[in-house]
Amino acid sequence: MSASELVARAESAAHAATAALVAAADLDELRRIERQVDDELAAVKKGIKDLEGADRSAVGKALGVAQTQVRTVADDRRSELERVAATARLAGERLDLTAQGHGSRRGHLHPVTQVWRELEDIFCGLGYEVHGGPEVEDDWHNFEALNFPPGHPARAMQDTLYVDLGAPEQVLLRTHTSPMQIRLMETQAPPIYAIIPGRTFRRDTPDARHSPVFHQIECLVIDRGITMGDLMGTIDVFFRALFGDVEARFLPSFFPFTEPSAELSVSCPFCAKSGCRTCSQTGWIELGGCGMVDPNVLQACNLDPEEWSGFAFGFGIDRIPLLRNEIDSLQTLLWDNDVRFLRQF
Ligand code: 2U9
Repeated sequence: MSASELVARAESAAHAATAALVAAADLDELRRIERQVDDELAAVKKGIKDLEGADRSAVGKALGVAQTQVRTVADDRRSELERVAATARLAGERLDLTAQGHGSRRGHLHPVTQVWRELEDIFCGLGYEVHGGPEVEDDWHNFEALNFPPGHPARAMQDTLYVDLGAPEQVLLRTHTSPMQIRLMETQAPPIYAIIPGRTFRRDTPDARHSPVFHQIECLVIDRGITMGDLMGTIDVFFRALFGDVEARFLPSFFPFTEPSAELSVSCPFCAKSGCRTCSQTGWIELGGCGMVDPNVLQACNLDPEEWSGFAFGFGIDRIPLLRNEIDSLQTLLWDNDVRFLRQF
């Protein structure tokens, strides 16, 4: 072969090998291509023996350039293929030692407990004390001291759960948390700023709207110079803390332990008084009652109505999670204890 033919053969071999090396799919194919191009360049090298002088130098140089180019491309591709092979091996050998938990579910506070605690936070923020009180009460604290006259319907067996203890109809399950307010006035000198959340009991058959056990919160303020304005202002602050931008409505009512008394409603937080399913199209939701503590009640606790005055209010806690979450049935909320339902809150 002539020098120019040998140069062309070396350049062509390097060019073809470069394209094949770059496209090599794995190390075996790369090695096969390297052997192939080495054989081709070895043939060129063998041809140099028959050349002299400048021809010999020219073919030698072209052979050197071709070998360097092929070596560089082969080495680069080898590094890339070795990296890919190492990554694939590591992936295949990977052992996931992370502790695959079973997703233990976190517990949930019952919706009533959540509202109960929220109410306590609101009033503690206003400087009130929180008191509990006994659930088994006596007639004096649950009725007599609260100005309930003998024979009042609330004292009837059909409404009150009496305990077979002591004299007949003298020991009962408290029908409201008011008895604890009597106990506070008997044992704590005014001023008193207290809330009493707790369980209360009525003779009721459980259904979607009724429950023999329900939760109430009552508030009692006894101080000098307390007015109906203080009561209405406190209710307004409290309702806004609980429901946001709402209004409180006071309608004349009667309770044996307050005078004047008012029925307490909050503007519907869902429809802003335009009427909806939650507020039965009225725009208002009745929550409970309030009033100025009756002087007879103050006197029953040896407090001088000429010196002391106060207000009180009471309402059911259970209705609040029902309202907030548009739950139709008290039964579902209180009695079913269905974790699939309760875990949503
Ligand atoms: C004392 C003086 C005053 C507490 C009050 C209400 C009005 C009231 C019920 C509403 C719905 C309870 O959950 S409910 O069934 N309560 O309407 N409670 S004023 O007044 C008192 C309490 C104790 C010594």
